[in-house]
Amino acid sequence: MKKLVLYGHPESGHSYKVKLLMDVSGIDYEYQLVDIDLAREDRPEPFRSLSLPRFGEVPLLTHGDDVYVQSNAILCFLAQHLESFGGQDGNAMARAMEWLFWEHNKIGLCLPHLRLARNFFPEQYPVGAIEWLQSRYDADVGRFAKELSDGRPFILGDAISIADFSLAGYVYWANQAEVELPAPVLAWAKRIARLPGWKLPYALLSPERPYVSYGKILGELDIMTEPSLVVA
Ligand SMILES: N[C@@H](CCC(=O)N[C@@H](CS)C(=O)NCC(=O)O)C(=O)O
Repeated sequence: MKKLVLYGHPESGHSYKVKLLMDVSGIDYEYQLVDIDLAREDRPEPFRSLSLPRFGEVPLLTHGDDVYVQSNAILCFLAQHLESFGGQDGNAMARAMEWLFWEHNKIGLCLPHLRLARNFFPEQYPVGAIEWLQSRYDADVGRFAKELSDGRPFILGDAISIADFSLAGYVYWANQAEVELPAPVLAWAKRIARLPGWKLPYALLSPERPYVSYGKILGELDIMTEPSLVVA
């Protein structure tokens, strides 16, 4: 049987969505934390050689000699490999992929950037960028909440799919992005947090030692108890 190895980093919601699916599924794999503060050329092997020709980023997944990059593409591979989370039938996979493409262009753009701009690197964002990202977030999270407002447990219905894992990438850092989660999205995030194998991103992505963040807001969402998700 070919071995699965996932490379990721604790500040990476793109890594989180992939590792979360793998942990919830219970699949056997090895995890390697890559120090992305190192220049790409200085990162340890085999990650350096595997990643440099293919965008240079985490997450990266190997399955034997096969290499997979881009978080949502990795989710598609895993769903088909596991024949689960949407990968068990063509129609479910097509519907899940609609959400993966939506996520990457919409909430997967504004939410990570609001987090970077407000919590880590404000100096890198030009005047007006945060307001623009916030307006994008308001529209995108509104669309997401509307989808869930009929009370369905997960995006595609009763069962969790890769669409949910993709959308969950940065949601538990809403406090660091200083954004609110509408009630249906919060309820959905809590539902995911009750799944066996779920952990907050830093614990999930740094399993061997507690990870210490360097942002302005160090903590993550207190998902089960936090009544208000706005952090000033
Ligand atoms: N579109 C990519 C984005 C991946 C990405 O932005 N990775 C970041 C961490 S979240 C990274 O590797 N940064 C370090 C680098 O670019 O060298 C995906 O979906 O996987």
